Amino acid sequence: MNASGAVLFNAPTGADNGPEEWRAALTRLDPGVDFRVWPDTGPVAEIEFALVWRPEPGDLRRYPNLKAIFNLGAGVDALLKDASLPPAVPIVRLVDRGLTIGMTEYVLLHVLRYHRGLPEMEAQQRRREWMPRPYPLPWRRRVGILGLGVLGGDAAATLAGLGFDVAGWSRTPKALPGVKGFIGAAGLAPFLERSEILVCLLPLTAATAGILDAGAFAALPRGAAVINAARGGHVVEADLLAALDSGQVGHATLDVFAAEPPPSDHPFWTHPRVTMTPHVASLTVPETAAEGIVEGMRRARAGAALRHVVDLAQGY
Ligand code: NDP
Ligand code: OXD
Repeated sequence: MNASGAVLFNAPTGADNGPEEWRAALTRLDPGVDFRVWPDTGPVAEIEFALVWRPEPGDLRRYPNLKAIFNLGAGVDALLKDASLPPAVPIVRLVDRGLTIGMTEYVLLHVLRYHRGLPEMEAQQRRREWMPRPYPLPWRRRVGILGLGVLGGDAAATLAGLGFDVAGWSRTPKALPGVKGFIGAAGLAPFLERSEILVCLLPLTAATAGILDAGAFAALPRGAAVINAARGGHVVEADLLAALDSGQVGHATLDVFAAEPPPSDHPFWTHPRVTMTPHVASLTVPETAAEGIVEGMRRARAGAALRHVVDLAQGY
């Protein structure tokens, strides 16, 4: 295998990108890139790197000279379901400034919507009702971010910068200016108890699946808003519906679902206090995402340590 093999692309065309956008973005940074679009792989021994999003289970085992797998999204939960992944090949998750900016925009959009009482004013408008509503100063609004990683950390820091009373929950301690840290299982209940607006930006792992269940909703202040921009598997949907119907959760913004799209008779579609978006909280942007991928390929070729390698024991 020489120093520059081929790059295999295997991902469905998304809302804003397909193979030609990726080819252009990679070529701009690495003009010599030998870019191949699955299933036209050419000889499998020539594939040095794979850029994938939900590839067919078993496919990644076919390339004997694979140096790294680049996941074209931040979450690797779908990829790790493939029990036949080549065990010695590192998996790099996506860290992309375009993805981070997009997620912080989404979190700000929905946190500010709840902070300023927009859902209530939209309901008033439908009733032709003119009723100005007060809203608290940002430092009297307690926002909680589940997950203080690349995405949760940026959203938390941005909200703290606007003056909100922000807390975050993570597995290991973090030091983010203006963000109160809550750690691990023992920190979850006190974190939830103070979260008037709760944002989920956790990876989906064995430890976090179903974390937003009846117990979690009961721990929130009554009428709290819940924003899930992570994975549908974090939410026990029946428990969320029950919490919405009892008023324990005031409103939910959901970008991700147990099944995507949810079946047409799913109660979320018509629930008056659910806002749905079709898994677009943040989209992978080839123009910016290619920067980290090309840098990763350079590092792998030089034998240097890769960044953002998935910890298989933790599942993220
Ligand atoms: P990171 O890996 O950077 O951050 C994950 C955070 O979750 C870390 O702070 C980590 O803690 C924390 N965490 C993980 N497991 C636990 C646990 N058991 N208990 C407490 N904290 C835990 O991920 P990203 O920020 O890059 O992405 C987060 C998720 O966002 C992705 O996995 C993906 O599912 C979702 N996503 C959704 C998108 C959408 O459009 N809807 C777009 C992009 C991503 P620690 O820091 O201690 O390791
Ligand atoms: C991701 C996603 O994980 O788009 O990046 O959901």
